[in-house]
Amino acid sequence: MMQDPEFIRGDSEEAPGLTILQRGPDNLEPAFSSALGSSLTPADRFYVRSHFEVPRIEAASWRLAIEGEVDRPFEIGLDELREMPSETRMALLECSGNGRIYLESIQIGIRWERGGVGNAEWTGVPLVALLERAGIRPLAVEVILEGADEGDFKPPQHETPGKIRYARSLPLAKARKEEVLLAYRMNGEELAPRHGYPVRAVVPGWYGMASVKWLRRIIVTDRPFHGFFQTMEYAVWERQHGLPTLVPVSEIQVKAQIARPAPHEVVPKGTCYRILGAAWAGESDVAKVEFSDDSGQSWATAKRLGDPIRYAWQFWEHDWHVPNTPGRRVLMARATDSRGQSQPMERDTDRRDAAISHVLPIEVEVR
Ligand SMILES: Nc1nc2c(c(=O)[nH]1)N[C@H]1C(S)=C(S)[C@@H](COP(=O)(O)O)O[C@H]1N2
Ligand SMILES: [Mo]
Repeated sequence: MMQDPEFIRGDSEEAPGLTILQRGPDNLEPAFSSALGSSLTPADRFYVRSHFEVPRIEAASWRLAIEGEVDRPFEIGLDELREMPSETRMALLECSGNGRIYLESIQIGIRWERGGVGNAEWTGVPLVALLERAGIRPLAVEVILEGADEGDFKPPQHETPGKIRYARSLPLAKARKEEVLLAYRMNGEELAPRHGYPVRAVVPGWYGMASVKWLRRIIVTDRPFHGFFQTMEYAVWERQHGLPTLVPVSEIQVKAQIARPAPHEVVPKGTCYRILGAAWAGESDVAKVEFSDDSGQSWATAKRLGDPIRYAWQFWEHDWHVPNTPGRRVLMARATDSRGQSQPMERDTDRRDAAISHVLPIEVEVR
């Protein structure tokens, strides 16, 4: 019988179908094998990544401040924000730690399998509309997004200055892009508290850490932000002139994941089995998905389904001629984006425990 990873790892009563990776703050993961029921991930099946407890926010008293290097700082309430011209667009969120459980050395952090990713339709006001209303000053270089959640954050070996709020910055160039939304709806419904109610940022094409939930303040700055979640967490080594230097995690790397079969599923020998999966490509487009049933020695091109939508995932399928010989098989999927960038076979340790996009093996049993 097929083993159900959710059953093994335990369901949450308040969040059926989601596995509890951490409690208080709650970090929850769906099984990726159940992700492809529909192209939009329902909010109650969408992974949850929170560093602090969900802040209690009253819609009536909620205010968002826009300040810093702007000519006309202002505050806006929920009703006024909802009256502004809005946009609805699909975008995938992937936690930069998605797949962390597969790393050889896991230091700290939530141990995601492959469910730290979801695709939703977001409705909100483009961030650029608020920036323009405030009037960006010429010296501005970045936009800091601050959440209302706060806490004492002391992972091992880290000292923090007491209570901190969750905050991340975007370079002005990305902050100004039309796709970056201050979203108040997810799949047509009001945001759930754990997904950022009443308003969150959605930064399509970037790893999830940029999409700040429970927004309370937008600060335009004349220098790069070096906050905790920008430097200590969610930063990777990049080599510049041969010197490794820490840079904030940003764009999602191209990736394909297999949803069907699930890991350790038993597959009948000699049959034709429909492999199903999803692929995504950050700020680029998926150009190719390949499938391998021999640990990556040979590859066959999979069929991408439907029209690609920028920033969303795309489903793909492949008719697998299951071998007649029983035994364990290692299945792999590999995506290439329209810039020619393919998923690496090996983990790049410069990426520390973030941006995990190398090819991940799925072991099944042919019987
Ligand atoms: N205010 C706030 N925003 C946040 C976070 C957080 O802890 N606090 N976590 C970030 C991370 S790391 C991810 S992956 C996404 C997850 O969004 P979700 O919980 O709605 O799936 O939210 C981001 N925004
Ligand atoms: Mo994340």
